[in-house]
Amino acid sequence: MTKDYTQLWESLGLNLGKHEGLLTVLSDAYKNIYLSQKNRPEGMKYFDFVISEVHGLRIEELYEAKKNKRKVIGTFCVYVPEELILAVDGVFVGLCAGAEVGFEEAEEYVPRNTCALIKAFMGFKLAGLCPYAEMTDLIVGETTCDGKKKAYEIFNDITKKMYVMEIPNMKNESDRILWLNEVEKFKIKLENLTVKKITLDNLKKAVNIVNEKRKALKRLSKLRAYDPVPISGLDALLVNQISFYDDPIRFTQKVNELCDELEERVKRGEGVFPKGKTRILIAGSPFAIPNWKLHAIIENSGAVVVGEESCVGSRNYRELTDEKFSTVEEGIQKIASRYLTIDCACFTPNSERIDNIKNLKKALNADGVIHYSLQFCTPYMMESFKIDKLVDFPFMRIETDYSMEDFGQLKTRIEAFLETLQ
Ligand code: BJ8
Repeated sequence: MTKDYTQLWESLGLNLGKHEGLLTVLSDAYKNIYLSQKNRPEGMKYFDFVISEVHGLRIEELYEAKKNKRKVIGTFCVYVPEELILAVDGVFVGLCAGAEVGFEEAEEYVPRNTCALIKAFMGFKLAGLCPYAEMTDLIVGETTCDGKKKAYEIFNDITKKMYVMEIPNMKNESDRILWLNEVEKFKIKLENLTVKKITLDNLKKAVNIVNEKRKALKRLSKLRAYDPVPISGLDALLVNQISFYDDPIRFTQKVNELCDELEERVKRGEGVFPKGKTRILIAGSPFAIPNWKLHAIIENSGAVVVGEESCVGSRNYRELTDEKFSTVEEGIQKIASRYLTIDCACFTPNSERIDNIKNLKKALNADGVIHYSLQFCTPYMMESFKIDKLVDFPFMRIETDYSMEDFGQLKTRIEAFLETLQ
């Protein structure tokens, strides 16, 4: 970190001792997993810096934003429309949910057999380890899986900051109307919170900012189709994870600079690994930061991850919002329909997801797909069986959590799968 942020963390009520321990573990893991990689693009230096300051400089930026009367809005799901938050000059942040932290505390409120992502966001808050949660003026949840729905009730008792958007379970006409109403209600909620009106002008700007961010992530994804691949799966994952924390305009610029460099690598036929590596697409549950386990195992087993069919991945950037609208109401409709293209396993039926996996595998020239479900995540676990039966390419199902206990066992299974692909 560039400086000592103890005072800032103290003012946020963080548990300083435990927080120090968390940062040490995070920094050691980052050194071992990330900084030990060879041939990393120069452009990753920016993202290394962001990680080193994830609880420092970025929190200070949020603090400054709040001093300037901007509101900080925390989220846990790609269904929450970032465009509306930016349109009221709010700051959008994904909250800490990717590490086995505060589970003991969390298990006093939710059952042991709850998915790691839910236990982590409860645990980070209860253990006083998430400066982002402390910075928020509002935390927006969504009625996706049952676990989240019920956990948000408890999270509201703890934080008193929750607002929950109702996400339909299906995508019929009546569901579209329900969702459009929810997006309109969210607009009003944000306008009341910030005492700012969403105008055509600020909505258009916000839609454009988020579209540009998604375009940059798409550009990065396309570059991973080359062989040799110009960037590791671990690095690309990190960029996707940071997309939920960083200032969106600065982030887009840095991703585009990275892509410029990767394009040069492609022209020179240079890669981060030698040509001909086994190429894997991962599909399934999200990878909240610092969940790097699966990518690390695959890339240390002689293969490369070329894509993530995930909310921290293609589900977040695949579709853009149509920028052609001439009233705020029309803009809200465009935003609502864009979000309803997200193929979360919480929907039924969700057959477009299978097509999206097939298309992505083809576009990225992947040799096989590893389906990753967080343990106790019923929607993704159930869907993985169905996909397994419907695809005609090498497919492997994995259920895991944030702990390192199954590291060896996973590595053995993945190595066996990779052998079948050679
Ligand atoms: S749109 S995937 S970000 S809900 S892993 S908490 S589903 S039991 S995170 Fe998700 Fe939005 Fe869907 Fe994406 Fe529940 Fe599963 Fe846990 Fe999950």
